[in-house]
Amino acid sequence: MEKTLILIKPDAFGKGHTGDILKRYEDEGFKIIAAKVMQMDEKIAAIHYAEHIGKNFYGDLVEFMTSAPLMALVLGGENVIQRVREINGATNPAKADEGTIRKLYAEGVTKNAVHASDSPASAAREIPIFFSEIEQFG
Ligand code: IDP
Ligand code: MG
Repeated sequence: MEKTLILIKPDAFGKGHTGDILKRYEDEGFKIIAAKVMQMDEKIAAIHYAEHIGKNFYGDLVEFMTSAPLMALVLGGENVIQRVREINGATNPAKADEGTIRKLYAEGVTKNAVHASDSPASAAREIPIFFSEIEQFG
């Protein structure tokens, strides 16, 4: 089964949108294979967001992602990587399609509610940052 790494970011998690977001994914038929509430530290952020180190938004991104708890998830299902990217919407909520999670819940381009792996290679790299094999069921 294809798997993807989801983060319900501190903005959406803190505002109580987790249940609504999970319902969107479950309504698409995707399975929750792993889930936990955790708080990122700078070290985890640097590993997860390694591709963005040095970019002008990196400092704000890490400050936000480490600021409060979030929910990390592994979702599984057919074509889950691409489908969840579509359900989440564009990185910048101003450009996100109507009805997408980011259009509904994101505050801006940094505080944009959700993360999802962008490719099979990203999912394979990102999932083990947050979950061991024995924490995944599916
Ligand atoms: P993605 O989350 O849609 O895959 P990426 O380009 O991988 O987007 O960027 C990772 C995260 O960094 C974004 O979700 C957003 O929180 C933040 N980010 C990306 N681009 C910008 C920007 O131009 N300004 C501020 N924050 C940004
Ligand atoms: Mg990305």
